Amino acid sequence: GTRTDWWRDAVIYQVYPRSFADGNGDGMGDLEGIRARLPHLRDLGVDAVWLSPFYASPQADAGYDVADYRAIDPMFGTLHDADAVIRDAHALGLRIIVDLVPNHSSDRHDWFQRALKEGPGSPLRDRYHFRAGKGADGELPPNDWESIFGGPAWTRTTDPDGAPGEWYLHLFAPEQPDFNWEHPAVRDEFRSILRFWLDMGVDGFRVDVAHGLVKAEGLPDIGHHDQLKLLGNDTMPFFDQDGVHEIYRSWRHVLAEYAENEIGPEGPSLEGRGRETGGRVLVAEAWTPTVERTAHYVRPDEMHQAFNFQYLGTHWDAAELREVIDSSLAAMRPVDAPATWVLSNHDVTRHATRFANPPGLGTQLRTAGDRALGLRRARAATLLMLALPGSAYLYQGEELGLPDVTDLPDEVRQDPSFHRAQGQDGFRDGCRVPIPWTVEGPSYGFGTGGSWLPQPAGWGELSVEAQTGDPTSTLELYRKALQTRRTQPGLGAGDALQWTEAPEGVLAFRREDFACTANTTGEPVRLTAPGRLLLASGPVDVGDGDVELPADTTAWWAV
Ligand code: TEU
Repeated sequence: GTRTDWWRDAVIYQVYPRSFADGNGDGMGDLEGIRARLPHLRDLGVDAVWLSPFYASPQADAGYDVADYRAIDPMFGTLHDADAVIRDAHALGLRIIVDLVPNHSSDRHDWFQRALKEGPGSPLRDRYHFRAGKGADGELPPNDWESIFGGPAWTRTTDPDGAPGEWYLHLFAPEQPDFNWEHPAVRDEFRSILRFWLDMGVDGFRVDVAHGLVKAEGLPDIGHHDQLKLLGNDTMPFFDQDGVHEIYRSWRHVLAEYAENEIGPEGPSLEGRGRETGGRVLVAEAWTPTVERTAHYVRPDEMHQAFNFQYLGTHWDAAELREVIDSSLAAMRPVDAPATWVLSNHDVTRHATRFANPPGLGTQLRTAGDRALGLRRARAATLLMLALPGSAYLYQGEELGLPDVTDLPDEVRQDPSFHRAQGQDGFRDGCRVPIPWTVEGPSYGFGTGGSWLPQPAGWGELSVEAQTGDPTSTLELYRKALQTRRTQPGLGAGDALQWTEAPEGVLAFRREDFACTANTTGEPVRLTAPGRLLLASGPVDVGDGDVELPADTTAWWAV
């Protein structure tokens, strides 16, 4: 089809650097490993790669605690390695989006360290949220906000003279103090950081906790004890405040200063592309309660895209899916932004596991049958997602059909939310286990020096090597789907689809000369074939115009 702004129908692949590929054999993935595996992403057929943080960081939250926004953590490599990844990716026709973490820094960030050392009253403290405590001796936190990882959102400091001092705000771990975005120095600093990475040649930014930067004036108490359930509700004083939008408008101006990068061996075709922004993009990670609230982040003068977490939260159920698809498309149409579709990321239980045993994001896989069911639904959900108008996000390993690793021993887990919020759902180590590349060999090809989280026995059977060339494999299904998406104009394009009549539990829609049918039920259904079968997530027998679509199976058709 005609591709104007590349991002409108892009398929973007999330690399979680510590778990993707280990180039130097220290058990931790790195930039050298990513660079060596870029051909896998080109062969897969994605348009762009989003890299989770690789900046200098003490790794209290796996790199989402940044100590220096302009440096690479030695664990991942050097700025030279980052430059090499960006250049090689561009030469292969892949765009690079980096993660920006503006809500908080690491407590080891120079600004925070200096603010601590200078003590109360120092203007350096105004760049964060330092406050005196309540109670006779300031022994109580300044307000009742809770950290998303559990416990109070405040930690008390010690004054330079050793006495108990002020408290500072952290919506996440204590090692992640929140910036005060009312301070002009914070605003200037982040515009400068954007320019630093744009000058390095990146094609865009995924903006971490985009809904959290601005806090309600006076940091008011919430006054009830059910905060976690209300995350993202627009009445929360720390999320989705109107003031955040002004920040993203100023960022959009920064992006507009930059021209489009040369992508692919032939260089880009500039005609009709990226007129307004030079082709570089901002993607909001904004957890809001409704798609309408999410749409506020993607106005023509703000971000280009926002993750669709409503879709991620949907069960494998036709009525629920249709409702979310319709409301997502409807919410994005007036702001002229593409809808996005996300099934997995580094914060949630992988969908091959979620769909096995609903409801809930953190359920355990009980039997091999559960696992097969989860994989069948995951494959069907992928073809459904890749048929929808808009942009799709893939999380590393889902192209291999990886399940969540649900039986990691407590002592190897590194997710701060596990250690701080025991008993809650959705621990995040199980989706972060290093990728299997080969059937045998040390760490199944991840690297020569072990892997920072243990890989389960038999992981190699799910490897890229094991699945390549097997026409029934999940990897080959993804490759064919992405190849088909590039050549079939009805796939991904536009902002609307036309539902067609279908039996209960089946989703059927059409766009241009393409049709998609998804059977979400546990029983086969008979249908009239809407056209010529292009691709299916499981075995489909096409008879004389009639077709039996197996349980939990999606099919694509040329009409
Ligand atoms: O996540 C923001 C966020 O709100 C999620 O943390 C979510 O609520 C949580 O993962 C559920 O357990 C982003 C990053 O994606 C995440 O990895 C970071 O931990 C977090 O920000 C802090 O930077």
